Amino acid sequence: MVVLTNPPTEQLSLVDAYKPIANARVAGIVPVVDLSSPNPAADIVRACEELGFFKITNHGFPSDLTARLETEALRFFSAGEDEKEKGGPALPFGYGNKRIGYNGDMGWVEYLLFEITSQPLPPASLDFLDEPSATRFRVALNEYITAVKRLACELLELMAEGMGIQPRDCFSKMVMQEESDRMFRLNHYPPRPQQQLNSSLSLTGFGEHTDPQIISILRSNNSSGFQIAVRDGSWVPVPPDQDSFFINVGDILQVMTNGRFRSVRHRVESNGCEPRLSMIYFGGPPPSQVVGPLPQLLLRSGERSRYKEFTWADYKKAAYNSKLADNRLSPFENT
Ligand code: GA4
Repeated sequence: MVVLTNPPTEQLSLVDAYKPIANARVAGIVPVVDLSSPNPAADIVRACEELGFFKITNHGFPSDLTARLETEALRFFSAGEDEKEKGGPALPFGYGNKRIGYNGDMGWVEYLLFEITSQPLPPASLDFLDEPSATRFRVALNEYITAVKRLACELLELMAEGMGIQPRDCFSKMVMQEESDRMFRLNHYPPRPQQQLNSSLSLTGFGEHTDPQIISILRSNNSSGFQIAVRDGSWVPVPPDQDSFFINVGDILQVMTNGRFRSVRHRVESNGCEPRLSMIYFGGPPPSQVVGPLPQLLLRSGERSRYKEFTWADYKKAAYNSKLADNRLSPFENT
């Protein structure tokens, strides 16, 4: 285990990150889908409709890949701030610390954000690392990303199957094309500075938001802090489980299902004691992809489209002009 020697210590800009949180409801509502069960597709669809969020077990993902990437990521984040800053700012990709996006959002988090291309990742943000660390990190990243892309495809195909819509790849093909817009994020939530350890205020690690893409696949170490908003707007803590993956429905999947699936609002509230490390894959469509409810769904249900048509490039541009907590779908809703 790597010891975290250099947690961020910047003070003033953190004021925004301290906010009281609403009481979160008792956990235990997160649907668990066993991928080795006879009909996981039906369970997945139910979870996407009810919460837009579920956890998968028996997923067959090689645990050594996750462990290796976690080790390399922790080694990276334990480097000195000056070193890490050489890989920043994350506008849009690279190393970022506390600043999230372009519009003033702050969190008690440092991160690496990578674009997933069809070539193996050679992220410049890792250039400062000595060999063989840099190579080990790159290899672990690429292997993890190859495997998580496959998992995303499998889950999206199960969603189509569970909804009874054809073709089976109607969702998965959006994220499996060479031009598909996919990202990978490593978030490190460092422990709170010593002088604030007895503060009663909670710490916003990553403020509430929905993910703009189709699907997000999250894996975290055994630390608490992740919360989801349920239908009545209350926040529910998600108990950590380092052996499972957590799946989020993103905005574009909500649109493609004409609102049947729910893009889940989520956030990370850090208790400031245990360091948290998460790895998240985001699967989005190619920039020129026109997005709207699947015609076969509308035809079958006779529903009218709840959304205007737009391209992923339009949506992404609007997303990057928004604040984290904004409802990014409302300008695209049909009234
Ligand atoms: C949320 C989901 C992903 O982490 C992300 C984030 C992106 C960023 O951190 O640069 C955004 C955020 C996310 C949504 C609105 C905009 C863009 C920060 C922000 C304020 C990488 C993404 O795709 O959208």
